[in-house]
Amino acid sequence: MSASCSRFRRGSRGRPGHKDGRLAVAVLAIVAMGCVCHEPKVLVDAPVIVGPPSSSGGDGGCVDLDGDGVGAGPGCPVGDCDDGDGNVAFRALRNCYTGPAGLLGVGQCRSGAQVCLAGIWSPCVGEGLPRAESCDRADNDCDGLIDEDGVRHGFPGSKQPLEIASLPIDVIFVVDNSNSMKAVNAAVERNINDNFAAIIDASGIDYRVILISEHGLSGEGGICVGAPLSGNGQCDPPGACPVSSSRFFHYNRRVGSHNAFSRILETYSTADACGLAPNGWSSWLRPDAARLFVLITDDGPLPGDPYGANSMTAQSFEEGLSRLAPNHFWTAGVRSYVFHTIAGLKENTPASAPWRPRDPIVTELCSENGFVAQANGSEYQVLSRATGGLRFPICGYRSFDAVFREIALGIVRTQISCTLRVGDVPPGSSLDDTRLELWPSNGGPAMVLERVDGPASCTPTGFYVDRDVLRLCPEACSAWRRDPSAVVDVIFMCSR
Ligand SMILES: [Ca+2]
Ligand SMILES: [Ca+2]
Ligand SMILES: [Ca+2]
Ligand SMILES: [Ca+2]
Repeated sequence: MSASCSRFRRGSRGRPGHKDGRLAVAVLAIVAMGCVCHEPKVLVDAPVIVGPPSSSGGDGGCVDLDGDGVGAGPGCPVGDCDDGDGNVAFRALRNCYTGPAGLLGVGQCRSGAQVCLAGIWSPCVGEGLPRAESCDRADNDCDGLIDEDGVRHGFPGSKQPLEIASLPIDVIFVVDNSNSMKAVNAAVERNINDNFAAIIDASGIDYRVILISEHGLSGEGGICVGAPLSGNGQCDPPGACPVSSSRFFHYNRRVGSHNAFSRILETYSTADACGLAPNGWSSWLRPDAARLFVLITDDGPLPGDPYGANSMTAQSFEEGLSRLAPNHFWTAGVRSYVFHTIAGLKENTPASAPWRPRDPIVTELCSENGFVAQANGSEYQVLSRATGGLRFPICGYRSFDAVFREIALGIVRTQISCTLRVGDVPPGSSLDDTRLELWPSNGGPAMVLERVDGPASCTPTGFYVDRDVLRLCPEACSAWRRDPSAVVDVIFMCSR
């Protein structure tokens, strides 16, 4: 028996001998080798560590409560990680896990191992802790779902403002000045400021109103648009000529019951009487702006009228317009303008609803307010249907607030663009795999936007991928526009 072995046995309260069968076998094996001291022991199923502690204690005693040969005091070769458990001794191994309780064994959350060295457990090695979910076909956050949460793109620092741009638009109002239009034109005067310009103003869209009509008292069939849209501070009585502003341009020319189409064409590049448009109203068009007509009349072209200006059809109007301005109203041969009609056609159901492009030509006349419409404006309707425009009954002029609002909101919907450029796309994702969270500036909950296939599939909470940018659907963009300090977070979902 070696001296070192005998020292191993000298615990002051040593308890040689164990009930554990494995220990008994181990002890017997050691005795057979000529040494009766207690070898360090390991956990059941843990790898057996070979070799005793190299150091030996002095003569100062060794507190070894569980009799496994290691313990506290200068007489012990090394410390004991658990002096109440004889199975835990020098180089004992055990499983370990430092993550949240309950996740162990779920997904990638798994235990590691640590070893008892000199009475202290080593750091836990090889454990799996919950991590942010990434696109790797594994359950990284240990919630039992694989690749479900997407990848928060640089979260939380990724919240960024939307790039909100408004595309300019030129709106060309053409208003009939015939006697039957007096009450209507008064309603136009009232609503073009409050329910048209104000709404577009509030959206921040760069717009222009070009008015082709006779300047004058509405009681005489004319139109006088006042401030703030126009630069005109005086409409009662109106001055001799309209006054332009940065947003308003009035081509003073009488529009008759039947010649609206031809008036648009003949004033296009011809000087007006007031000297405001020496080259016609086309000089007020901006090259980069969208174009929208709003024609307001209770009548229409007279087929077969010997005076050609009174019988112009939609087709001949477009032929004339394309000769005058092939690039202003068509892009690569495709119409790039919209033509709204307010004319004598019958009311929709409900009466406040416009007729949409897919609705057929409405042949019946409207009758609301006792107004007697002269014609259904079917040629104008043809153009509205072809250009994606709306059709409203003129008899509802007392509700022009709603009509003008609808037209203005339509402009807001189409001319505001909310886009987002995304930097790095995480591995396993693409722009198509994104979801957006819009975080309002008031600290409220995020609004989640879902991707749709494209503008035609747009929803109030949708966005779509447009080449390398994410573009909000118009309604989502408008909603967000009201909170310009809000930020947006891009969340990548995993490609399937
Ligand atoms: Ca011990
Ligand atoms: Ca122990
Ligand atoms: Ca998961
Ligand atoms: Ca994953």
